Amino acid sequence: MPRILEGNLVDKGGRYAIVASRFNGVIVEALVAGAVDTLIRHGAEDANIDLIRVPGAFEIGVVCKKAAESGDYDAVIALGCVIRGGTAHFEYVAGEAAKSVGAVGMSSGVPVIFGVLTTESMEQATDRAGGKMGNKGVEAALSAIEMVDLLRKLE
Ligand code: INI
Repeated sequence: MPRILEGNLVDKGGRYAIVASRFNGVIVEALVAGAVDTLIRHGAEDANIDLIRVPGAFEIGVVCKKAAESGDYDAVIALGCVIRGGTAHFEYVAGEAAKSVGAVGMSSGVPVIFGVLTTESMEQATDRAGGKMGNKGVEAALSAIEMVDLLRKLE
């Protein structure tokens, strides 16, 4: 039997930063509520969760970088919502958010969780922000808890 290393979904004093964009605020607030509720229900303390707001998904990366490099957090959770419009703007905003969040995780060694919805429509976003497809904020928080525990085991 191999030795299996995996993170549990029980928080043990982890410190979390949630970086959330204001754009498409109705959707993102549902993601934030899902993430905070999930962190708390899995054992995190209110005092160990900071909520940082940025204007849009394009700005998420630089703030995730600052948070991840601060030493104040065990995980950073990026939450946002980019909805495809008629122009190429979507590709730039969604692409930059994904690229920058991924890069920060790699360069800092701190798990930076990508909870940014990239959808074709508001309906698809609603479905994934507490609707019939669940809540991406909940999933993101679970990933954060799991990664914090896993990285501690790999130390
Ligand atoms: N920001 C989003 O978070 N979601 C979007 O759907 C969006 N659209 O469609 O334009 C969006 N644009 C703003 C962008 O993130 C920046 O805040 C802005 O370009 C200033 O840098």
